[in-house]
Amino acid sequence: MKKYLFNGAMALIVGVFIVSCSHDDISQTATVDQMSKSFDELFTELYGPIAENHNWGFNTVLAEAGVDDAAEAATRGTTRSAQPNSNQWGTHDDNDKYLDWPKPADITDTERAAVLAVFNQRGAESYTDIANLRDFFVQQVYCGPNGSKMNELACWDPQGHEVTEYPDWNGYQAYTYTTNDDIVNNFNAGKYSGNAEQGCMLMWYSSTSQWSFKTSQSGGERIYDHWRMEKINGNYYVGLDHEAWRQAPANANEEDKRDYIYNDWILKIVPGQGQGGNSGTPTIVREEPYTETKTTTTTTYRKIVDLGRVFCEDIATATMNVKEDIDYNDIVFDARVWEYYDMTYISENGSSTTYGPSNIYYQYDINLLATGGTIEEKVNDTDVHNKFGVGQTFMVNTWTPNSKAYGQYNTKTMEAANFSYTKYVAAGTDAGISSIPIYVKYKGNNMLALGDKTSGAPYKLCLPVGKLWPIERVNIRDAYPDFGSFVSSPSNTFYDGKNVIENLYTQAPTSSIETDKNNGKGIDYLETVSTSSNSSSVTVVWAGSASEDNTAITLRNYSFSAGKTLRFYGSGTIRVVDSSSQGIFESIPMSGGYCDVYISNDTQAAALNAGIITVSGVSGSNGSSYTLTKIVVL
Ligand SMILES: [Ca+2]
Ligand SMILES: [Ca+2]
Ligand SMILES: [Ca+2]
Repeated sequence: MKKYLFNGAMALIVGVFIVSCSHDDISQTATVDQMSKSFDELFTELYGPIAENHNWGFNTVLAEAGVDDAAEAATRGTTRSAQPNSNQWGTHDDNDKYLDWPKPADITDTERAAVLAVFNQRGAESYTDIANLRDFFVQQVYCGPNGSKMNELACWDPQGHEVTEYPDWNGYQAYTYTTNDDIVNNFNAGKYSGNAEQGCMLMWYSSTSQWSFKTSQSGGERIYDHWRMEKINGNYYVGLDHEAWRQAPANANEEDKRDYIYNDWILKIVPGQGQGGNSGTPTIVREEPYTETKTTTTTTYRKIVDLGRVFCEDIATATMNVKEDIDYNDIVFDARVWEYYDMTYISENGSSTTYGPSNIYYQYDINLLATGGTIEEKVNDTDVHNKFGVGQTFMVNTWTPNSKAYGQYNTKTMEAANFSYTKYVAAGTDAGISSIPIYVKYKGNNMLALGDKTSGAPYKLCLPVGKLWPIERVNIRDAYPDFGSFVSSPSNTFYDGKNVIENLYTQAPTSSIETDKNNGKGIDYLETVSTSSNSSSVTVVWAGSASEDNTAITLRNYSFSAGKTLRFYGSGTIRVVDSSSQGIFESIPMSGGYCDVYISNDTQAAALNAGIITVSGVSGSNGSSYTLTKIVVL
């Protein structure tokens, strides 16, 4: 219950009300309902019918709903998936998974010329692998005059197919590739086509350590491994030197002695950059990790959402003529409502996201200006007389010689008495001046709320700050003759019309709220209260998109060790295993958008340092489906 209507509050709190007055026309034993009805009746008699839904000058100020911080901003990455143990690249389908490794750029004419300038030079008899790659692309660079006689390019040739008996044809061997050889499939066929030199193939878990080719001769196929590897302008190239036997003197035209010029077929080998694989312990190409810095800046603002001067009437305690006591000066205060809220700006990955408002609360500044009542009165928790520093029998800032109050009343002229309080207000409920609690005490020590009545005569009015209030025991109509038309027509701003100045209290103390308003601090005035900022960095060891079981991902080249904490971003629950299906982390529930996982031992660290981990969903709140978008080291 956010508001206490006068009637409702009485019903809840006391039930039976005994008025303190003895000289008015309200029954001494009236219930609040009866008393209120009497006030309503008198009010209507004085001012006429009350317009429906009269707000008595109070604004409608509903509390803002805060916005929770959103989930982490979208992570960078590309869609990749793994295809186990294949040297096929591109559209090869295996278990419904496709590789999506970035294809190397096509060879340019300038590059080809630079490569040929090296390989056209006579070379040595043998060369060694200077690239030492296991995952790599093979790309056509150049097909020389003898290239058309060569096919079945293979790498990782541990058998050593070198034919050394040349030119003794009797010693030839008709070699065939074995399972130890890694033939670059789907590669040779296009070699002679018009765009042959744009050919490209991915080798996975293979090796750049040996290169060989077949040459077709009438006497049978032979395998040669005449190759040369060079690093040119930072890139690796393999040149092949053609050789062919004669099977017999009759086939002498087939014979082609090698010339140690490795320009008959030239290839480029490009380190593969991607992810995948579920077998072996290949030397994988791992990108370097990168740092993400997240800067969070929180600024607290405050904005004036309501501003006004409140006139209160505690007529129920009237001891004089009730009619004259409707002076609406029993408590007079200026009120200002500040809405405080935080805005959070998160700068991350080169972009900034704003969250908020959050942490919304309201501050109520009260400038007590007068009290023309002699009962205990409180605004929020503050006793009005006490705040003015006077006893309860004193009236403050309402008396003039024109007042109709009898002489037994004490009166004082005082400066404004200021105080503030803050409170949280439920979103969508009243946060305006009308929600400021105002209590008066009646006989029986019950503090009753001068609530914002939604019908009948009002116990409080709200006017613009600066408006003067009636002097003691002068009916508000005798100070503001248009008050009656305000009662029937809320848009009638009676205080801007006629007034009887001698019936208004013109020596009002200075209100700091009025001063502020005159200096431009009106409704919607916005101030920055404070700003704080902090930054944190994480090391990104993987970013991408994984959602299927047995998705192998290649971690960036980070040195994991026990004691580090990893943060997995995504949804669902996953299990992480190594390339041998040995569990590393059995359950990572990313129910809140991420999950922190502690590397607790060297075994886990070693499994991560192997570079490839395989991720699967495990049963959780959303079944076994999951998404994984990023892994960072905190
Ligand atoms: Ca040659
Ligand atoms: Ca009064
Ligand atoms: Ca009064």
